Amino acid sequence: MIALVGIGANLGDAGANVADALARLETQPGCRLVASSSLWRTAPIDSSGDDYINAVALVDTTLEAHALLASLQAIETAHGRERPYRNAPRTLDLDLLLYGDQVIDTPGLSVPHPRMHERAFVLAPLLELAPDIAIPGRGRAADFLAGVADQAIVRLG
Ligand code: PH2
Ligand code: MG
Ligand code: MG
Repeated sequence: MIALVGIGANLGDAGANVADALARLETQPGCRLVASSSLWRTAPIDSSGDDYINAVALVDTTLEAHALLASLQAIETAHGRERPYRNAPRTLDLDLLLYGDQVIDTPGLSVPHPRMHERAFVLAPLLELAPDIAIPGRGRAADFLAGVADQAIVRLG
């Protein structure tokens, strides 16, 4: 299954944390990193603290969606991720954005990620990897870019 994973960090050495997350996705059992976007510097949205570093990874996985989520959370935990309050600054956040074209709605996991179409820090790196991709139930990801044009993001390469 092809999965798209959103990666973000704005505590510690955010760029290094995101780069390490990409490296760990490569070695995670049942996962193969197929492609990764550029790193992007992005202003916090509904969050606080320093600017974020964001990226999106395209992963080929044999894991079922909930198992993949657990694997992403293990990478967060390895980076000392704490959750003092909702959308607190974080060392590392990995979100399962898309899992093939499946729609999943369980207490611990909603796919597609419910806010991905409202966030430039997800859409811009996602569209680098998959310009024609559709968000199940919503439509083409590219069609949402105009709606997030006011969100400050810069591609770092
Ligand atoms: N993640 C959030 C909330 N706000 N803002 C930016 N710029 N980047 C993020 O990764 C991010 C955010 C919740 O996970
Ligand atoms: Mg998130
Ligand atoms: Mg998260």
